[in-house]
Amino acid sequence: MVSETDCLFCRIVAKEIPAEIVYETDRTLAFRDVNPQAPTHALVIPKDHYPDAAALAAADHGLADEVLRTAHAVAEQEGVAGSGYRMVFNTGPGAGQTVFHVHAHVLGGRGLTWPPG
Ligand code: D5M
Repeated sequence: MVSETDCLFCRIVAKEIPAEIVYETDRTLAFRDVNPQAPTHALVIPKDHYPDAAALAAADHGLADEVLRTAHAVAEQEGVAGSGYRMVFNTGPGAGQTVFHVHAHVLGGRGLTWPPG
């Protein structure tokens, strides 16, 4: 397992910090965002530490694919897959990334406008 001791999401994977887990596979974890922006707002992460989506895609295509599949499974489980949902990877501080362990936001359950802010 690739982890960093000072990484918030690695600590959630290690169960050192509580989270409301909604879905889990061998290599991915999904939990509710503490600051939800929609009725459904979950974060999907690889359990291994990669700082952002670019690093994950460059390092492990299979794991990147599994993150996408888990995100869709969460949307289905939450009942928002049919009505439409958004999957967002904020990548870099300029895009609003604040936690540097790659995560997909899965947002749904309300109308979502475009472009995002
Ligand atoms: O998104 C980082 C997201 O992580 C942001 O929406 C809040 C969420 N967050 C922060 N701490 C926690 C814990 N402890 N549990 C669940 N969710 C958390 P970014 O794209 O990096 O701005």
